[in-house]
Amino acid sequence: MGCEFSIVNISSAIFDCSAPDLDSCPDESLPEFAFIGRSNVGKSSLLNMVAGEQGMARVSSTPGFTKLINIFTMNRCWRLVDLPGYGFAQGARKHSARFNQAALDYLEHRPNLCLVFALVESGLAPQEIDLEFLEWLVRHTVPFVLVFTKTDKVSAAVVQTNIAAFTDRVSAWFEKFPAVFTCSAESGQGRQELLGVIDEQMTAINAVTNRALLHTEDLSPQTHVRENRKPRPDLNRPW
Ligand SMILES: Nc1nc2c(ncn2[C@@H]2O[C@H](COP(=O)(O)OP(=O)(O)OP(=O)(O)O)[C@@H](O)[C@H]2O)c(=O)[nH]1
Ligand SMILES: [Mg+2]
Repeated sequence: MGCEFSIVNISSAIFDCSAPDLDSCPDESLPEFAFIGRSNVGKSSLLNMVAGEQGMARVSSTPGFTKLINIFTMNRCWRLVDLPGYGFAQGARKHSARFNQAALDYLEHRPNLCLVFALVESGLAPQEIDLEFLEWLVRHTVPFVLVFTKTDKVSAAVVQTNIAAFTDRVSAWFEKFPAVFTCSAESGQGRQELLGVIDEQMTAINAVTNRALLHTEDLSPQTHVRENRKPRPDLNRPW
């Protein structure tokens, strides 16, 4: 699987499908980068910002708006995935902390999931639901980076205070702390950095693929796993 296009210059962004569950997701031929976080944290907005396509993923001020796994193909060689958020369930206050099962299934079992952008709102002190979800990601060895969103809404000092408080609460869970980014879908802050992360991952994948083509060596999925996690036990990536 060779990617002929630059990652940073997105020349084509195509809506693939809205899948109600993991089984309905499209073929596993392309690496995927998924956005997850609390309802209303800004997942769909950030996906649009990264893709450079306003209105591609639907945005709403109503929490719990994205209910399906929405998949978009970039430059015909990698995908962005907008997942339903957590922490909101209409009409069920008691269960408002529940995670979306389709999103969990996708995160745990999608073989071509390359990296997750775990979103946290930068203007808020650490929320228990985010900590709980992050713990789930760590426990399931899902590869992720942390993205603090909506930085345009608060001062840089508040953002730094909240990131420090969040880091404090979770740092003991990691041997190597995941990369941290600050973003605003309003101002475009962080776009190049997130595209840089995708570029890095795609370059690693292409290097593995090219080496395998040259030397017909085994395409070990563990060759390019990120350092912040253990390899998934049953990973069977197609590239
Ligand atoms: N000021 C500001 N508002 C933002 C930003 N990102 C998103 N929003 C607003 O926050 C609200 C939620 O944005 P979405 O992108 O729909 O959030 P989501 O995480 O996809 O929400 P669900 O699909 O409901 O889980 C919308 O009103 C957006 O306009 C940002 O960077 N800055
Ligand atoms: Mg959404």
